[in-house]
Amino acid sequence: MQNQKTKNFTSEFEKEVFEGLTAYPKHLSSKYFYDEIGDKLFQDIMAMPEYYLTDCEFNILGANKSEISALFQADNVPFSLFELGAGDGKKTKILLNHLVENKTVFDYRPIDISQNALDQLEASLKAEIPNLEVNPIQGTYFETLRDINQANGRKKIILFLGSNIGNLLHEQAVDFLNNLRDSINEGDLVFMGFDQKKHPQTILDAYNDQTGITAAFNKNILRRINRELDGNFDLDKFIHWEVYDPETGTAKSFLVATAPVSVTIERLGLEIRLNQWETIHTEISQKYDDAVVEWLADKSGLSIVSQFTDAQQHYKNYVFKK
Ligand code: AVI
Repeated sequence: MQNQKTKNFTSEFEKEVFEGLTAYPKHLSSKYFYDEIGDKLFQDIMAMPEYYLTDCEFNILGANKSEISALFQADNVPFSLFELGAGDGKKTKILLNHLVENKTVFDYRPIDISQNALDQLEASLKAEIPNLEVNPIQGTYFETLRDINQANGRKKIILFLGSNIGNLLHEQAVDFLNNLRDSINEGDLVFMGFDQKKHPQTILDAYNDQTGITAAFNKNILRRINRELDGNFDLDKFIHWEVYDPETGTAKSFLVATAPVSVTIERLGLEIRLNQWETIHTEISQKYDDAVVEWLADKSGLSIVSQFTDAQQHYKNYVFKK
């Protein structure tokens, strides 16, 4: 077995898995949940009654579509509507339909790492909103933020829905928002979803459903390591465990070994052992309040223009400018 210094990793995935599984305590990044199976499981999560986030944001967009659209076109100039991590666009279609019905001059630029997701989205938009101009962009957030900056001279509106920012530690979120600020100009807007602090049980239920979909989603990272890196994790020896700290607003997902486990990952030349009850930390899902969002905006040179929420204030969409 080689040590880390002599290793030649052929992908970021290999490198991060090696580093995460040789660290103490062990960790893996939730960005690796999303292969084909993970995408499907996340779709199932979004359809679960316990996962209130999707319905909340859907309702917020539906109830405020006129006001939101008015904000986007306040100065009456044509704009490009970028969406980071567009997915299936289900929620965005509420705004897109409204904008098109009102003859707004804009184009929609969905950005996603998955070309497959973009192709499907483009096809469904063609069928459902034929008058919409769609210009998909394939790539990671960081690559595309750079390109957004150099996009045509049009005004830019950037959507980042689903509280995806919550999967970043605060420090990473500030980096991300700083990048976002650098990619926009005065007059441009950022429209972003932030799941809010609420009854801790509501949050725990959303991330620990009885049907086990979230558990399968969490374990999918081990399945992916088995498949892509020739690993032999025994998934049955792990349980999904969720904790929520109401003080910090951080929900954390773990995989906990219920028995001693030995794992070989051939592609990494790695053998590891986990003791019974040893953990692998896999995800954070940060919950926010106004003070924290204001702090994040302040640290990244953005200011809050407006915010929209649901009746229970479970979820908020904030609009930022430079
Ligand atoms: C994508 N992201 C915002 C989801 C979340 O709520 O953290 C991922 C997720 N993890 C478990 N359930 C959903």
